Amino acid sequence: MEKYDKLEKVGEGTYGKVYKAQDKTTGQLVALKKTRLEMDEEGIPPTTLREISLLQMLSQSIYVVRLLRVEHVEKNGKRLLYLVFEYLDTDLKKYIDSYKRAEGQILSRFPSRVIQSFLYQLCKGVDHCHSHGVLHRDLKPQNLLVDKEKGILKVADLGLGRAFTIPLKSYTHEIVTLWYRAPEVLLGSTHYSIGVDMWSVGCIFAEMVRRQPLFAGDSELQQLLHIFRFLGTPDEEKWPGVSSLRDWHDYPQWKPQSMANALPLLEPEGIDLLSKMLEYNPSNRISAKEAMEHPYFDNLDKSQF
Ligand code: PVB
Repeated sequence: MEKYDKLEKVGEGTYGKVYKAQDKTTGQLVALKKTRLEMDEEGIPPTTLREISLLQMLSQSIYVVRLLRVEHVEKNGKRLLYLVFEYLDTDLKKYIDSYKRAEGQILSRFPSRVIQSFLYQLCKGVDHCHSHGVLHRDLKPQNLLVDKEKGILKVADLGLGRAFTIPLKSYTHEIVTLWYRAPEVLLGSTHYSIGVDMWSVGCIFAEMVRRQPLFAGDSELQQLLHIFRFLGTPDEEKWPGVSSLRDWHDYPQWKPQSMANALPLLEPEGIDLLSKMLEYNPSNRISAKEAMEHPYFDNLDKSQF
């Protein structure tokens, strides 16, 4: 690790601390993600190796954050694994927040062209993962890294891609956000698929437009109730099989609200695409590949991607 100058701690992701660092010989900025390895095992655990090779494979797309190297170090009897990534200067959460703060001073909107471009890149990154058989399962603005200068958005934090269950707590025991979680997951479905990521993409799309989360629940039940209040309570007609899911109960009955009224800043094609991402029945939910062909993107210059 003498190859790098550690500059500062960027923060803590769901899976470990992230540092900004600089390669001493090339000057390249990198992000170091530190993972502690268990002592009772020789070498690197197969699950970790599997995760690394998946990351290496997926980071061939420019819409997935690039894993550059893996460094295995032993220090004071502790075994550490550093994943060395390309460095990006912010995440989508901070990027959205920067428009909020500017509002008080000068009227500054998240330009709809940027929203359109970011959503397209997000679909491209997610489609890349799905075409390699990997679900992200925890897409949220904090996991989307942004290169402000180039206007590029990349999917990060794929560590979860292979875990069996979606955690409620991170390694530091902070509460994992439920805001982007699909209703089938909240209702205890264990046979979920690419639809779980597309639901998150829909929530992120709406959040870019509103500059506020769409469904901000603080418990699994509250999260479901937020969704039901907005989209109407699902039933067997809208979503065959819903009442057989493990955690299904009799919920209050709500009628769907008008999405266009709730998102007055979004043009009709955007409303149509969002409603296809927030489709209850996971098997009818739009895929990332289909979304990229949606008329919402018709006036986007796709040759730049
Ligand atoms: N943030 C890989 N990686 C990164 N992971 C995170 C990065 C980053 N770059 C490569 N970059 C930044 C840099 C500055 C800021 C932010 Cl939010 C992100 C800033 O403060 O404006 N992860 C962070 C968490 C550790 C909080 C964001 O998800 C390791 C993928």
